[in-house]
Amino acid sequence: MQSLKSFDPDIYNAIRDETLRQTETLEMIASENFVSLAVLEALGSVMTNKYAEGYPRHRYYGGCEHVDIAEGKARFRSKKLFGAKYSNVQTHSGSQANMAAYLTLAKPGDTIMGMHLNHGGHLTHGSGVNFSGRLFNVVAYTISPETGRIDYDEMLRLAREHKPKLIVTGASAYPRIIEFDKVKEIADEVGAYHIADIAHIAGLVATGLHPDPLPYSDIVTSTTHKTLRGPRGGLILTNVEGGEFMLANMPKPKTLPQAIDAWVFPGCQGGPLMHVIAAKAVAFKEALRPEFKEYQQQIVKNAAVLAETLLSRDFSLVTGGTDNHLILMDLAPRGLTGRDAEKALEMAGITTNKNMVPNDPQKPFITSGIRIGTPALTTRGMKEEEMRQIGNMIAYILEDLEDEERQKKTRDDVRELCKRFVIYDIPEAIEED
Ligand code: DSN
Repeated sequence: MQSLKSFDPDIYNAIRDETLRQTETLEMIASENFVSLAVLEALGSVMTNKYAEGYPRHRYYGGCEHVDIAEGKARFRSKKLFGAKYSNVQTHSGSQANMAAYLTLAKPGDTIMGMHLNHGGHLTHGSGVNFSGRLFNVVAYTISPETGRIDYDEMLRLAREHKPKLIVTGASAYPRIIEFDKVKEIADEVGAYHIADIAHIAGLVATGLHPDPLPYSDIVTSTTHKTLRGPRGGLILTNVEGGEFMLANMPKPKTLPQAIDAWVFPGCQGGPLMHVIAAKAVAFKEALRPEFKEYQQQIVKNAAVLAETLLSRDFSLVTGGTDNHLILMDLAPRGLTGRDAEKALEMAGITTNKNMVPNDPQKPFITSGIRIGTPALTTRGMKEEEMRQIGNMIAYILEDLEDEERQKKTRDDVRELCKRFVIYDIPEAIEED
């Protein structure tokens, strides 16, 4: 990065320091991961220079022959990966994928149902501070206080009562399998569409380690950067080929795939980020290899061992464990807050995020929970043995949040552990600078 270093040392130094932070700490935020150098190279490529409004071979700009190849590959590979008939790879984020999906199937003012943000849902699933809560009339379903699991009976009752236009499934902090088939039954009974947002679990779905939502939903949305381990961005899939959707200024109805395309561009976005789409194509190619399934299997095994270790140290986990890549620790029984726990763990070199637990008495900036995930550490090559070690480190820190000596000692142990699991070879080059 010599040009950057000489032209803009501030940004060069920030990138160097962030690289070192990622390298020397344990990244346990469940929605983060480390992309490959191949993905990074595509992201940092000249495709960032290109305007390509429209879709492959139907663009509003000349000179699109090479970016068309990138987008064509990204669409083809994502369809193959998920067994989907249609894919749109242009959304800049999962939020924009959800916006385009909702507007395809519902009109502002319609009723939609999504999981409550404080129960593990996502901002775009109907939070009042988000476009979803502002444009639509939202009815939120929740988690059973007894089991910590989605209350499908409540979902059915609410759906019967409110007759939503669509039901959104998917979550940001839910450690268990989502029963998409059950939701489809509920949606069918009340005549609602079903959108499955698989942002967190996309890698597990792609490799058959989580039930597939495609047969049970009208639209599947996702991000590409969590368990899927691609660049930051969005993805929309469907297996519905027909339908009749009226769009503004269009005299004839469109099929569902055509309507989604139109809601992504020009409905919600302008020019696509072609460097990101190229990087998505690379990530999908990686995800189609057999090694990717082994990686996803290890993510799940690692989360299970981490959960066992924390349980053995008498910590309380929402639902008592995990089926997927994440764990939600409920710290209320220990009299701790998520905010204080996140801070103490960060001092020890373990990066997590505070998170609401179901029926949390604390405010969102305080919380009673900590969300931890295994995708990023699994990318580094860590396995069950390291998870036991890390689970015990987390317990050790949380058992006395005030003990700064513990944090310092653990910080040194973390640094030693990280040295054995290299992410990128870049830091050495940076240190030599
Ligand atoms: N903010 C993301 C997460 O951390 O789960 C979801 O988009």
